[in-house]
Amino acid sequence: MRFVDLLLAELQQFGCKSMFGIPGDFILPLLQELQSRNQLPFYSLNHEPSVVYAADAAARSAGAPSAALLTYGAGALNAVNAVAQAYVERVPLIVIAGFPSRHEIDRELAIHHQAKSLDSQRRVFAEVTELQVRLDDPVRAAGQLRAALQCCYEQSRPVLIEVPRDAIHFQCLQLPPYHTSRMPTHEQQLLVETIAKRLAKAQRPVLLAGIEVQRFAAGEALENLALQLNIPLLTTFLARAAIAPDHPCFHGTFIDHDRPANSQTHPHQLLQESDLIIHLGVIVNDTNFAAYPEFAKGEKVMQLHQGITHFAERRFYDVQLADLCQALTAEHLPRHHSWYPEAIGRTSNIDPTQPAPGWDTTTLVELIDVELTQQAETVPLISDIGDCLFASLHAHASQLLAPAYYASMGYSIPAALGVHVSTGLRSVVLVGDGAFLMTGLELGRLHQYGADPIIILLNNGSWDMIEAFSPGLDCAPLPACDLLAIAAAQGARTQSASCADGFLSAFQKAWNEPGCMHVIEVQLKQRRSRRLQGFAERFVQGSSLQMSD
Ligand code: TPP
Repeated sequence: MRFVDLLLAELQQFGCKSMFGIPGDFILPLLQELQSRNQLPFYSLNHEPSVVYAADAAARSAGAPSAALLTYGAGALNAVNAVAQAYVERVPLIVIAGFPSRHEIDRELAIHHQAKSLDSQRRVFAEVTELQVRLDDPVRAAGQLRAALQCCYEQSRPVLIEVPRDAIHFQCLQLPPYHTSRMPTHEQQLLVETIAKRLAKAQRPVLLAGIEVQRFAAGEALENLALQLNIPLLTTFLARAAIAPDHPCFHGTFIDHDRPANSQTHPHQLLQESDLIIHLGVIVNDTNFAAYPEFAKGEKVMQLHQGITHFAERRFYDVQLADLCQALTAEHLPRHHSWYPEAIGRTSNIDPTQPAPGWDTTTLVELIDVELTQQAETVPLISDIGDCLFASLHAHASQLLAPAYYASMGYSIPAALGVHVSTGLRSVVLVGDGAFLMTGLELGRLHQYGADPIIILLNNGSWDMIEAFSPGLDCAPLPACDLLAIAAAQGARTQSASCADGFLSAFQKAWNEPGCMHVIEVQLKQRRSRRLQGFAERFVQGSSLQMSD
């Protein structure tokens, strides 16, 4: 079969339903072929980081791979940071990058867009992708393509597929259908028994869900397990939408000492008092653990992972977290006594019948939360990096997209396109003025493709998170700029608000006008959330302790 048909068939098999990109001469022949087949919608953005953020968001929200099509060198290398984020946050992203044809290479001329060498693109991507393949041999191309897509899907990590300009002429082998490899039953049973023994000795176990639970669709199986064993369930900061916010065992996100609205207990306190913390697919990173290394590893911590789990001096392969939770539930292990106060369900500090309380980012998110919980439909919440990321902890969205670990600014606006494309849902975006200045020029693309998010632009006139970490820096204030004019010029309906009541009516007005994009600018100078303040203090303290160790 022709290369383009193989590519389309393989992308479809692994669940990829959209492609985002920016053209360049090395990929034009492939783009032409894709366009002529008209099977996979292609969405253009203005800047390569945005291409990857949009594809990343499409993959996160669909729970399936999404593709970014970039030209050789100048295009692909421009996307590296965004791919790095997808790598560490376990996003199945397929990067298809252009490459020169054999004929061009044989001319022995330096090639435009080439960095230090022809292989620089691949070498750079080796640091941010799980596998890199170059499809320059018609005989091997099909197998290499399958290997890359299988790796992307099974590891939930980005891969690089270099497609030479002339690959469109390849005739390739058709491949047999893909089947997931499952853990042998006896191996899984051994793991279940080992975990069960450890659980039986514990008086106060806690389940801590990490991002792999979300990426590998193990949330429901874990919720059932927690319910059956009567064990409290927490999430890490990155995985906070992995568990249903009103699940009776859910006690919130472990990030700081704040008590979440749905619990009488602090997540931190539960972990402190626990004698067995079971990590499920947790990335042991500084965001969660810098200030609490005792919850990351050691005697009372058991780490379980999708794929390979090292446990009780053994290595278990092909672990599927969902299957493992189901198998543990099926064991009908004894229920644990309730050693912690019950979760009290979803509550809010906001009483909709009363005038809105004070005005800061926390109140703003709580007001949005009250509005969104009244909607029958899921409303994805997308947060950028800045104070909004911490304030967004006060929302209980069942779909939440936020790169809370790698934390690259500029994610949210292109991500709204990815979410629109993959779910068709209307989203709410939280973005600071600094992050808006990075990717706000993609609003025109959202408009072009009919996305209708409500974008809350938190304008505090500065890089306030920087200010929180390092007060008094001269570079933190941002230049005065009419951000709403920039938004309006790209097709957004705009409003501004400088108090809670004003915001609420602006939000309701926007909500009642679906089908077009809205930007509400809120003035929040010196209204930083308590959580960002606390996090910055503890993070700086945790890092300086490590430095002096
Ligand atoms: N560059 C990238 C791509 N990502 C980053 N996280 C940073 C730099 C470091 N950084 C983290 S937050 C921040 C910066 C520069 C400022 C965010 O400013 P803004 O979007 O206005 O939000 P605010 O902090 O004011 O709430």
